[in-house]
Amino acid sequence: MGQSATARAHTNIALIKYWGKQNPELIIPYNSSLSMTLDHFYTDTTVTFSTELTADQILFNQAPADAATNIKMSQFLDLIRQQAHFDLHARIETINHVPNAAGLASSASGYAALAAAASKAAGLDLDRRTLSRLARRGSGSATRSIYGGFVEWQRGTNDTDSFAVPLQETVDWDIQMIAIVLNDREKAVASRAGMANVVATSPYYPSWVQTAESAMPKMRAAIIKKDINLVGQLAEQSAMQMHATTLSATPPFTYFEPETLQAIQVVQQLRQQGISCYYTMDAGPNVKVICTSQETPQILTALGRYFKPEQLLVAKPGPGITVQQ
Ligand code: 2P0
Repeated sequence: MGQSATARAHTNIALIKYWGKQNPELIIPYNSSLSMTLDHFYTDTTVTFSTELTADQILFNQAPADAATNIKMSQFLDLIRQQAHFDLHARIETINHVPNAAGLASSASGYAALAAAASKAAGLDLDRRTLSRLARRGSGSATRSIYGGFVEWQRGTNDTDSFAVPLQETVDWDIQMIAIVLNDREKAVASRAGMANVVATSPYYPSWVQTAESAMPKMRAAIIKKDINLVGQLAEQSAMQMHATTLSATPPFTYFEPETLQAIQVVQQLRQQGISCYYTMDAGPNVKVICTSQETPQILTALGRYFKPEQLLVAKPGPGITVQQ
């Protein structure tokens, strides 16, 4: 008989981006970050530890995971096995309701769900802060997916003080995101390699850290004021400042594709017409539009001139992690 648990974690999009690690092994970032958890994109993961297994078995949407993912997830399970003082292998079944590796951060919901399901199945009863620290060891952005609404990842300096805290779990004002899925191909430069290259080679990296840190209190205040324009402006700035570091790296690289600029231009034109909408982008070509639900129909109409309806996904603030045994 196995010990089993299932968790659901929602992905998040950073409004102030995490970009660069001071400790790559423990995933301690150079700067704090702030995100909004989304209702539309999530991962369901079931973990079963069993004496009958001779190796970890990992299934993504019912297909076996590739070798690299297998190793990474097994190493993550080792952290839990160490804490639980046992050496059973596990079967991990993950259903991803997030387009994989397309800059919609499937690793955020993925490692948050895995941390919660595996720790519960192992008999560890972790509080949310400890869960956030554990999820961080799998993927930086997963640190924030433990909580719903607006979430802050306080960078800290070591394993014990680098974790996320909820800033506004219940969002009672009108803010949402339209994710424009330009393509869901695997990206050419994985975020992990991209940020490592930037930290090592971009002369602008120290400025990135400084500006990201100084944007944190401004974004916090904008959220408390429920000021969509200020939130949007600050998010747009943070995203473009992050992307500027990729162009200044050696070798230079970019996540932009031609359709990325097309989407950005639509947002800029709508703004000139008086509509409150702003763009953000992660380590991929997809653009997310920050806006109100009131103005979403007009924005969807304008985007519809260039993109198909199935490329436009509307998401509202979403909930924190849930676990069942
Ligand atoms: C973020 N990104 O704050 C930033 C902005 C992408 C751009 O976190 O190496 O998959 O596993 O810690 O979390 C995506 O990077 O990277 C990410 P690792 P992760 O959301």
